[in-house]
Amino acid sequence: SIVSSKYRTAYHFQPPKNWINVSDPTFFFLSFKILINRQSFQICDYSKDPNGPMYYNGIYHQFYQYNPNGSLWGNIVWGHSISTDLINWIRLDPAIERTSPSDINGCWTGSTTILKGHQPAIIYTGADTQMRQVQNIVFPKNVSDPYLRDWIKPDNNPLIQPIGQGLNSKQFRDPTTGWIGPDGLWRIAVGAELNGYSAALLYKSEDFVNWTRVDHPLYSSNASTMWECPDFFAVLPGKNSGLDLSIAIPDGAKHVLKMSLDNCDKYMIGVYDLKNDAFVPDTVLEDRRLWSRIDYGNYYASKSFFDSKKGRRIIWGWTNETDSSSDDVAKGWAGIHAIPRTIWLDSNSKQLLQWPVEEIESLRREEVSRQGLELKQGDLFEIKGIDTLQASFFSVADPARGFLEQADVEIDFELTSIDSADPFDPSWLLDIEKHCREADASVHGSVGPFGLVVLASDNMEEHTSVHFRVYKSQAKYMILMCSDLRKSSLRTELYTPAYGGFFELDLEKEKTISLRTLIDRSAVESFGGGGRVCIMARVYPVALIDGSTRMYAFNNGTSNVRVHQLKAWSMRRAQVNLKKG
Ligand code: DQQ
Repeated sequence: SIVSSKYRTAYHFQPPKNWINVSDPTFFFLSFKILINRQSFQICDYSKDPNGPMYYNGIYHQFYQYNPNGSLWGNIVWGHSISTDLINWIRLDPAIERTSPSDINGCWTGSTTILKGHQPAIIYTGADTQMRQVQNIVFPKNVSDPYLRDWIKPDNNPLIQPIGQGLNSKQFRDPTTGWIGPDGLWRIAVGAELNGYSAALLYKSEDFVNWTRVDHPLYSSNASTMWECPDFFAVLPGKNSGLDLSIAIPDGAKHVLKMSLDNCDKYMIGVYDLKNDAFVPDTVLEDRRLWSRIDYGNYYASKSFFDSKKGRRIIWGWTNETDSSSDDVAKGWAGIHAIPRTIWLDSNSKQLLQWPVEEIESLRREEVSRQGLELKQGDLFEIKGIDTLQASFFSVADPARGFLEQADVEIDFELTSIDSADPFDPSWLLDIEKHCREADASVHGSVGPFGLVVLASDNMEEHTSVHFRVYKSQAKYMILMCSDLRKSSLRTELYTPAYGGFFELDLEKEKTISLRTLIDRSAVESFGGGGRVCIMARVYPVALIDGSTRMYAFNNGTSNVRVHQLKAWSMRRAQVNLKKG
């Protein structure tokens, strides 16, 4: 199989390649292995769930599930990186390692909470000597260390054990950030299987160390059997209106319960019923296929945190590799994080919106822009950049195309006619990917498909399409956004689905549909309708290896669309460094 370092993302977070530092005693052992297999020197990195993200004393901390010894899951510890801008990172030594009976088999996912007196604490799941899942706490060894390098385990871990009726000790993990309950005591929720069904179990504590289980879950559902990585937070409409959980919740705020299941991150919007100390969703959907998703693509185990620096809530999600595990070993790394996103409530309080944090724009370099482009059915408009700098580095055949492997594209489509929109069939909501497979970019609709083709090879044999289709449903319009990976690569043994998500738009008011796509080598991350639908995807085109990829705007619908504004920027590589000592 073709494996290349060209698939390594330039600005999506991942730990730097983990080279053994010379002081490591195993270095000499490994050096013999080098003679046999070069790969062994470059110890592979496997990173997974974002853990305990937080902003503390001017530094953003990103922890993550991390296997320092290989590029597959196992020996899991908490990797630790720090940043001042969420884009450029310094990798530190792991913050939590497998050193006690209550986490000897893995330091699994958890969250940070900033306690009274501005004291951070992490509660995380440990896989103990009997492979039970228990909840442990660690505190910084020295809060005046700006990097919070060292974390100390008190000897009374585990704080919470999977005992109690109906609990499954192997389905009891991923404690949330704490919040203050109606009685002034701390709360956390833990993902669990309770009597065979999924639950966010509720615990309360006065001192954040001694916990007792509340006699009912925060929320539970018979529609699924287990929730991983729960998250519970309050939201308001408006991008910079993030809410920390330890303050009184203002009027107009809603609560969100997010859970990971079915390889997706889903969420419900509702209220935190203070009287009953329980989450009550605004609508209960028996069929979990209809639950809203944070992201309709390759995105899992997300965690949000309140960023007190800019008063916003930020969500981090993990995106795995979709090549083969032997490729991952050959590549030497596996697992990235999606771009950190600001997350907030739509003005109609019916859905969440997300947008790449503004700091990502600091990586923008060459800009190309175009206004008022008319796209008739069958039109394909190539987006070319004049990127001499990048071209000189990579000496690509056509300098205009050098910048397309790392790009940020914003394009909005003005609809010329919406009356002819095809009728919407609600059954599509039960399997949106099936609909995206059937109604692909080559199938003419009345309004759409129109959108972008990215990472396309010269003859279009390889290409990834991100496009919209407009449907009419009684008095409203349903917009389908697809990210179709089926022709993304000539390579086989890849997972290449056609992802899809629907969002509602009032096209009577506003006849423009916007799309933003971040292209980062093997990552294509798209935001439709101003962040109403997000689709993160992984692609491994062969064309990426010889740096000859093209980008187009297209329309394959019967009615014309006008590209009101198109802007594309080449994106610089983010800094990722190792910090010694
Ligand atoms: N990954 C962790 C678990 C979590 C899962 C283990 C989600 O704590 O439930 O690495 O990807």
